[in-house]
Amino acid sequence: MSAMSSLSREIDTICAVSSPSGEGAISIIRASGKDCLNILNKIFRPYEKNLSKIKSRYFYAGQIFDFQTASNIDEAACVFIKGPNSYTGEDMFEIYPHGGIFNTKYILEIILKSGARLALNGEFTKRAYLNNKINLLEAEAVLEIIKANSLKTLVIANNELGGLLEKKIKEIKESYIYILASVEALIDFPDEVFENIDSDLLNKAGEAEQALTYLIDSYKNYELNKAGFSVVIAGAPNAGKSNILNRITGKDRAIVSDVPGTTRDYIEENLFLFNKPVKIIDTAGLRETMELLESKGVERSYGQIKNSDAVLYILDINDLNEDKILKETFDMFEDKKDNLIPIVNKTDTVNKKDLDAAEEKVLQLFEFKNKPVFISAKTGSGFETMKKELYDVILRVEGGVKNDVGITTLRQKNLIVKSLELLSSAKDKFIAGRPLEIISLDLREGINALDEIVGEVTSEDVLDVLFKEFCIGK
Ligand SMILES: Nc1nc2c(ncn2[C@@H]2O[C@H](COP(=O)(O)OP(=O)(O)OP(=O)(O)O)[C@@H](O)[C@H]2O)c(=O)[nH]1
Ligand SMILES: [Mg+2]
Repeated sequence: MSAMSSLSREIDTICAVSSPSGEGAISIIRASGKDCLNILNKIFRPYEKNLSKIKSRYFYAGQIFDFQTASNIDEAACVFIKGPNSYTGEDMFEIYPHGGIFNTKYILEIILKSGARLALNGEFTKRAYLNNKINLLEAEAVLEIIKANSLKTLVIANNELGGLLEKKIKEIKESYIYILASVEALIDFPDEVFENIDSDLLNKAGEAEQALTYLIDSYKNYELNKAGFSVVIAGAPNAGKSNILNRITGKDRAIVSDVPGTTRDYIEENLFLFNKPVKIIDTAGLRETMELLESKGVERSYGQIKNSDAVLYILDINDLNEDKILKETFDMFEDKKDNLIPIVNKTDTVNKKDLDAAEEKVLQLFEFKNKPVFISAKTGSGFETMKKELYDVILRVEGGVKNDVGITTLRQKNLIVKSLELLSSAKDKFIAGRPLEIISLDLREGINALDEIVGEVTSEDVLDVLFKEFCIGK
């Protein structure tokens, strides 16, 4: 059953301001529905002379006419898009007035008085879905793109919108159908001898299981990346990590003290690093400890390093000896090595000669990919260099982003998990020689779950939950 036939189709004309609220260069007011052209003719006066009628997909400049006061109130541009070749599938228009708060609201009111009603959250996209312009995956992708805060999540969401995720799911469905067809052949023709049918069937099931597992794993990664680029401040106790967090965020956020082991739990702060949103995390100093709370903290520090995109590893300039913990951390997180920046702190405590000696010493400690940066959290010296180095690492990590396909919502994940469980159960039953009819039922249900992901079968509830998350005007 298609989405459209199962749900009632709304036909009134909706409108909303689609640009963020506040003053800007230009605002966008959008409308969709059967009255669009009428409304536009009523409120918009194009400059173009001898224009017999507004054509679809042409960009017009003109005046917004207020029929209440019989006066022009703003100069604006507009586009009319005839359905069904529009975002929603219906007739639409967009008006681009000056980006003021009052004029934008006022134009919206004129449109409302001309017969449109205010759109609900996500209603444009919902209509696009109901009119079969996009499927549920694509609707979810639109939201993910708007919310994306890193290149990784943006690429995955855009690939979802571009149909690559749907293609992957369709491939899994094909394997499923192959298995189902084989099982049904065995049911329908019990006396027939099909060569290799068992092994073919199990091979296909194995392939599909792998593909489903890949998608489940992709969700874990997506969730992690959604949190934004994360930078962990790690190192030995008392190295000055909390002091560095405070200075880099400009807040007195973490307790700084000369007692080693001050920070127990990790502390997260968000900041903009040259306009990039970054999550920075101060952690408990790494050392072996018998103290229960502190050891829990240290465990968490390792967890944070594991999930991080970059590590600022802090060393105390007065304590640059062979750092056992640094070595262990280095070995433990092979894959993070290139994104670790050694930071030598407390340069204010040494003279020029000792500083030169320290520079030599730190290079002997390890073969760091990134150059050590010398700073003082007390004076702020070296912080600009440290930020620049970190920014370079971020750009490098982003440059290495793969053109990935994966799932992006919990709804999708739950359905993939369901589908995998049904497939594995069907496979186990087949191996155990259980009745083929039962196996066929499992397989059908597993296929249904895949269809539900794309939205071929959907309930109103699912739609309500999804579109509520959208802003008005999307
Ligand atoms: N002179 C000087 N002292 C510093 C500097 N950075 C930190 N300190 C001092 O070093 C001590 C430890 O600083 P913290 O920021 O608490 O160190 P930490 O690495 O967070 O320590 P733990 O939380 O125990 O792991 C404090 O007494 C700070 O005042 C610095 O750049 N120069
Ligand atoms: Mg601390």
